[in-house]
Amino acid sequence: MRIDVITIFPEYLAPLDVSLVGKARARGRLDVRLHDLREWTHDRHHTVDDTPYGGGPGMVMKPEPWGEALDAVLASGGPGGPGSPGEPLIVVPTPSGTPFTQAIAEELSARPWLVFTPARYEGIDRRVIDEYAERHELRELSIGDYVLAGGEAPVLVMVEAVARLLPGVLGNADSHRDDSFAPGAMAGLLEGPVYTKPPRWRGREVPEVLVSGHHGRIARWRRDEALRRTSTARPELIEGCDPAAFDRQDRRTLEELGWRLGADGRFGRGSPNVEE
Ligand code: 6GU
Repeated sequence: MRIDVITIFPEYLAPLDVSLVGKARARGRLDVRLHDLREWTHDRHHTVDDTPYGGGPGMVMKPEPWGEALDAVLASGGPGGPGSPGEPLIVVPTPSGTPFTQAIAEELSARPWLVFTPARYEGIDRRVIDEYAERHELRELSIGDYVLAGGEAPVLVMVEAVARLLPGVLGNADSHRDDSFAPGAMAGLLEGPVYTKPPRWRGREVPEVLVSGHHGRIARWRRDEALRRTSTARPELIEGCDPAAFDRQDRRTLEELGWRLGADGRFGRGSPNVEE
């Protein structure tokens, strides 16, 4: 996979040299190229921003440097065909974007080429987004409901989430199976607690079932813990689940946790302040 990042702070992306992403790059699984947006400015001050039309606070990133930068980076993929990195997907990080999820991370990990355009200030002149969305696939993505000073930290987040899904980056092919939010058997539940040696630490024992060697009981216990944790931390994930994903013991555990199958065919907990 090839990843290009166009930014006014290439040094902010230094963490891409270390750990999992760094190893994926060293192993040749990931070709990351950082570009300084200011290289595509032509004035003495390397200006990338200007005041917003219509007034208001803050500054807006000018369209010309972004246009030249994107043209150059996209052209560096060659004319397409054999030896080209394939069709680019342009990813525009913005708090106004679609929420970035594990499902989107999986989609991105299947693409040959991602081009990220993290912005500072109040964002990029809208015409840039409209222009490149017409010529290429483009997604505006947010990493959560809070506002950051720029898109560079979101790029680090998204690249790490994508890189760990690439074949041969994590140790074994099963590593993603039990991830929180993974589709399949865990049906989008959160992962439960994990333990390692020693068996007793500061008077605290590891749950007995985990040292029982009984694989069936261990799988069941883990699933119940996943249901418990999800019920507490993210009840909306239980509400959103297709009940067909729950087996009989899941249903028993959910009922113990106060969940009831509703008329809409979903699990719900009703309002505790309303008389039944
Ligand atoms: Cl992608 N950018 C910025 N600036 N803030 C954010 C974000 C992105 N996602 C959440 N907050």
